[in-house]
Amino acid sequence: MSQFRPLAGVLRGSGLWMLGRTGPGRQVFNPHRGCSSRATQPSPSALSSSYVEEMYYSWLEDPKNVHESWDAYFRNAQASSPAAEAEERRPSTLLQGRALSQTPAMSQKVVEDHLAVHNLIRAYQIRGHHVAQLDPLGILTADVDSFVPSDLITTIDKLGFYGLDESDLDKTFQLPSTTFIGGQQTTLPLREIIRRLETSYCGHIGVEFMFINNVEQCQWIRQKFESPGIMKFTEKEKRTLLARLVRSTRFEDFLARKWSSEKRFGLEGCEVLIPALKMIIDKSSAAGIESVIMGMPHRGRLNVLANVVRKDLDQIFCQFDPKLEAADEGSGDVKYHLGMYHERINRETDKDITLSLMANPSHLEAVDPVVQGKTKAEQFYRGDTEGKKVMSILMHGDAAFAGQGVVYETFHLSELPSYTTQGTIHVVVNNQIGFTTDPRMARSSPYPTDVARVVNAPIFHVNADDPEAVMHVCRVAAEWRSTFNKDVVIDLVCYRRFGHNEMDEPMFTQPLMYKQIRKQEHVLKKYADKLISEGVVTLQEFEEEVAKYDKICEEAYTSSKDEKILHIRHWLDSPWPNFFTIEGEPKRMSYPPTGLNEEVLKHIGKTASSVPLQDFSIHSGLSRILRGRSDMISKRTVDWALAEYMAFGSLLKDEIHVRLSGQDVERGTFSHRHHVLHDQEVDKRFCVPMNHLWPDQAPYTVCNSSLSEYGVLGFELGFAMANPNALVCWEAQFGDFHNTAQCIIDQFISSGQAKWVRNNGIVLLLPHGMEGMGPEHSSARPERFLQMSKDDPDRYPEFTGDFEVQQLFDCNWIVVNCSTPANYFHVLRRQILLPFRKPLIIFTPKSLLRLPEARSSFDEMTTETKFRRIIPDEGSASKNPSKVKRVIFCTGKVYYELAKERKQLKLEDVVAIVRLEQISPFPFDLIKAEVEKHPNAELIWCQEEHKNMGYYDYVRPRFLTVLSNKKPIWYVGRDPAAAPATGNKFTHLAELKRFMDTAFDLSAFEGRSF
Ligand SMILES: Cc1ncc(C[n+]2csc(CCOP(=O)(O)OP(=O)(O)O)c2C)c(N)n1
Ligand SMILES: [Mg+2]
Repeated sequence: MSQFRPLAGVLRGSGLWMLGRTGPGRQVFNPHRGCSSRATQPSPSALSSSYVEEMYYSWLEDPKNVHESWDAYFRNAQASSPAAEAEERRPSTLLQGRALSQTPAMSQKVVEDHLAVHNLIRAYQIRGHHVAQLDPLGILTADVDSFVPSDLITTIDKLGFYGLDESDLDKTFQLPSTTFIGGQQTTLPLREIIRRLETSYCGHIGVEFMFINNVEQCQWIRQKFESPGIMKFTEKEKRTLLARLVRSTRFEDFLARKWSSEKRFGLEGCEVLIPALKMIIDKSSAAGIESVIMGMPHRGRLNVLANVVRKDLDQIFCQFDPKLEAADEGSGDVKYHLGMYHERINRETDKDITLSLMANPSHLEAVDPVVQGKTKAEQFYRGDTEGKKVMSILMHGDAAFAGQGVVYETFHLSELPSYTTQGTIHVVVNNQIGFTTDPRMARSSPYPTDVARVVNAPIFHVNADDPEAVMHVCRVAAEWRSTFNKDVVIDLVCYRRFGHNEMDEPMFTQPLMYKQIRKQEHVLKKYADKLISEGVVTLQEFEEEVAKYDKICEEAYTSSKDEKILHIRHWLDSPWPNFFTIEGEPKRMSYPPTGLNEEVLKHIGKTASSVPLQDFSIHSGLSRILRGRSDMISKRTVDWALAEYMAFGSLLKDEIHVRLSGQDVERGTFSHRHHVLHDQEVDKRFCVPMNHLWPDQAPYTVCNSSLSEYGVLGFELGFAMANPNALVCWEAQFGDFHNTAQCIIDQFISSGQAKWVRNNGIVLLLPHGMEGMGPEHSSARPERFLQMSKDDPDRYPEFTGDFEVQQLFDCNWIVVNCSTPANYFHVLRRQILLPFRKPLIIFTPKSLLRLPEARSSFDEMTTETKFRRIIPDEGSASKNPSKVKRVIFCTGKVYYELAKERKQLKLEDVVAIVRLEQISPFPFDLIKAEVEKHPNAELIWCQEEHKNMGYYDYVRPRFLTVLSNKKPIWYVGRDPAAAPATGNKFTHLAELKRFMDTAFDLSAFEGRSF
């Protein structure tokens, strides 16, 4: 496969296309035909009328004002109509009417030429980027399509496309209002028009923006790239740029020298990324930004940490020391994954700025929504509703940006009211390769950046070997973000000087590209030569700058040798001031009871069953639901929806922000929640009663999300990172769907603390239950969460102090399946009352939402009550436990089926049912007590899920540990299966009956060995 494509650059080099430029091999045109500068050009939308009008009025003033052909035209028109009428009539009418037929050929040509020039200008604005010289290597076009648009003047004969020819080049044309190439001038000769368009659109910057359906925004961009001289830099700016390039380049060189056999995913070939980010930050700081949250992949990460975030160099260098022992719990995730947070003064603006680089897994682009969520949260807690103080920057690789679906999901959050971060600046390190794969094998879109077009984000492609061009687009991108609060993409077209990592041989797969790369002069050298030749710096000054930075590196290297211990905690991207002790420990190892004063319960219940706004008409069905709630409150009971209301509302009272996000969460998938009331008479009038509980309460955010799991869960995880004093919940529509967000669950939620020493208290609400609905919509896959729980199945934990809290502190996440609304209420409150944060996975019910038996009394929620990790049998079996023959342990909804069956069979004295509410960490202590309480009973684990799913594989070894392997725990439930549930209702019920029969067949396990 050839990597060479016919390029605009190549065409240019052949000398076929030049228009009025001089240089070797370039053809210079001499104008043969003069053209009056008096001709004018109308606006695009109304060319024929306004143009002729303008001409006409000019002509009325003085016939010499216009070209002689127009003079002839208007004389003709006047001669053929009554004088008075000619005075009054508008010229456009003349053109359209009788006069039109009399237009002389020459006049017609002038109109057509103007139209042509106008079209030509537009063609450059739309398609100029296709021929821009974006590739520093000059061998590939940065876009996969190698086509050269037929309407760009890349060769002389292209003028014919517009009905123009060489002789028109020195004619002067009126510039339309949709271009700024004229600066103060309103007319320009065609030759100059083309030259300026070439400069704006076909140089080292390719601006892709004309798809944006907003005229104001398009005009803004045109102005930023077309205005003559706009890309100029002062000498000071050039020197700063050079100094930043020195740092970026010499940092990589230093690492390469000191650790030649270490992977570092160097930035060589895109060193300009560092000055680019710094320019974005400088400009944003000048515009008022105080906090920048960044996400990035492996490439150049160390350089960004060192030279943008300004992590101490010795801290970076000591990461390369394999002997260094970790001082804290972090699993020492490799250096190009750890995050960082740093407050500093921006030297250019002299203003404080906080920079954080989020820790991320290897999974490319997974961090994107997380960064957005954290940014949104910081904006929210600062009251920065317009994103004037906090912003995000996301960096991407070209292959990942095009290939990873989460990029698209994240873009789709960018303009949603509850998810927008008011514009993200995306920077793509487009080295035209992904590991070993060429772009043409890696994507079907012309550019890696096309995904951004869905949100009308402008895309600035730029040749990374032209540092000033890069600085210009960065400047414009920052201004765009602060002007329009919308996303923007910078596509840094560069190359990768070495292999994917430093150990990799790229010549195996990209031989021609790498032959060229070997010849490629370093950008630092090219730019330094340029500035030296311009007289901006001297060679000596440049060399001193290099030596100065090399010395800084050497000194840091020396002091890094003094580091004896690696503190992962020093790499925290989201510190929570005052939440932990200075040493980063919880302030206490206990939590207060989660119950509430009954008055508070009643107050919340009252709001939950009313409409707090006047003259607000709600749906009659909803009125019924609210009446039902009111009824429950008067009877001192709650269902699931009310329990959730009580939990959220009470946290709001304590100034804990609550955020609930997910698909259709406002009403609730099962139409049980109704947290947003809609006026039936007034469009878009709605009310969130939860925000009307107390005057000084925290705000409640409930938001229906886009139909995304990966993106939205990532976003909420990021949101939860910003502030420990917030309850952030993500609800899956059905638990099944969480698996499209598996990467966030595996890489961040389950293992985030272990890798990056940061707590996160996100809550996942996953509707789960076998209700005959078929293989989909049934299982939230508890087995997966439990498999990733880290509590040791074979070791009985010996905790001192509060067993429950110690165990929670020790785990990686909490997995619960509550069987009562009260317990759901408590576990939500416990999440915030704990002195640390752990992710909480809750399998939530479907049919139980409305099951009359599944209601809780206020008595289970009032002061001194708390979350119950297990709910022991409280019926007649509990009166005389030694008589109990069988204890059935279960979790969730199946409890109600078991209890009903037991009642029907009148086995309440001899069969106890114990509910495991907190499955993980496993309540060893309480299970032990239950086992000891029923010495004569055989033990059963009963679940409605198939045997290879659900909880069995998790609970079995733990039960056996409690039992010291001396007694069995028998399995009762569905047989192993591939699909989570049958799609056949009859089979579903038959399966249920079968395992219910076994559960209460007291001789079922007689004589069996274990
Ligand atoms: C989701 C995911 N899939 C695969 C990989 C393995 N991988 C690591 S880097 C890489 C190539 C990335 O190419 P690109 O995005 O262009 O970045 P570059 O390395 O060129 O800077 C791949 C496939 C990964 N890290 N994450
Ligand atoms: Mg790449």
